[in-house]
Amino acid sequence: MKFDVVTIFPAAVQHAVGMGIVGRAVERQVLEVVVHDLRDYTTDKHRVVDDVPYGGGPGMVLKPEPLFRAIESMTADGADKPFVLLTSPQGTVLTQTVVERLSRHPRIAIVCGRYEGVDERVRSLVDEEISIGDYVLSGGELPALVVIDAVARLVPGVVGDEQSVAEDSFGRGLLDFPHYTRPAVVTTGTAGEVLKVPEVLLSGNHAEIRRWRKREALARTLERRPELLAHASLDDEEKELLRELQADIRPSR
Ligand code: 4FV
Repeated sequence: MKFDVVTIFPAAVQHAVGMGIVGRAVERQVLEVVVHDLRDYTTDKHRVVDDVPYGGGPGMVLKPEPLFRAIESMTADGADKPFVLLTSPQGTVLTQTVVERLSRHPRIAIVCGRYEGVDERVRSLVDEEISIGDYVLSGGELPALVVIDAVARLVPGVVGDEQSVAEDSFGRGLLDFPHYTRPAVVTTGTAGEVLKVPEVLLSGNHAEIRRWRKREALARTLERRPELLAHASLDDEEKELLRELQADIRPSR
């Protein structure tokens, strides 16, 4: 899979995609990430990428021509056209389902807005806008990195253990179960509270551990995000566990 990113902060994006799972996948050439400096697509000596908004008002707007040149340069060598994303608050809100759909594209280009946004005419080259949430950021780079990280995890060979991707939160529409690691007992500094690991996880009884994790994921989802349950793909054991959990919370008539 190949990502192209168009930004006025190429160094920041290059640094971020060099880290962790994505960074290792790029090293192993399982993923390719090309970062385009928007200023390289200007023609004036001051490499200007923004201008004042027509109709007045505060702030600046990213000019159309440098963005057109940047996007068109991606197919100049006859390469196959990328699926062009613009990260913006006006976009499709990113969910694991959207991530799965995006991961089916062999090449994705992400245009990162800045200032008040991009000239509206750039949207003629954009296949889809993606929002990472209903809040306003100062730039589209962080959303672009969120998209790259989430999509990259679904690319075969990026995450070492495919199992963990399959078991990821939202992979099946549920929140994740609690995770514990050594030591089995810790004492918190302040209150000196002794915190243990649930016995079942130390039991070695993998059927019981699987069942406990299922119940914990369901209980957490029921408590924190009950609306997710409507779309979650539950197996029979989970359906039975959910009935039990709901019975526990339903006031007995
Ligand atoms: C954003 C979001 C976001 C808006 C103006 C960049 C900023 C500035 N992008 N999800 N929320 N973008 O706030 O994707 O250009």
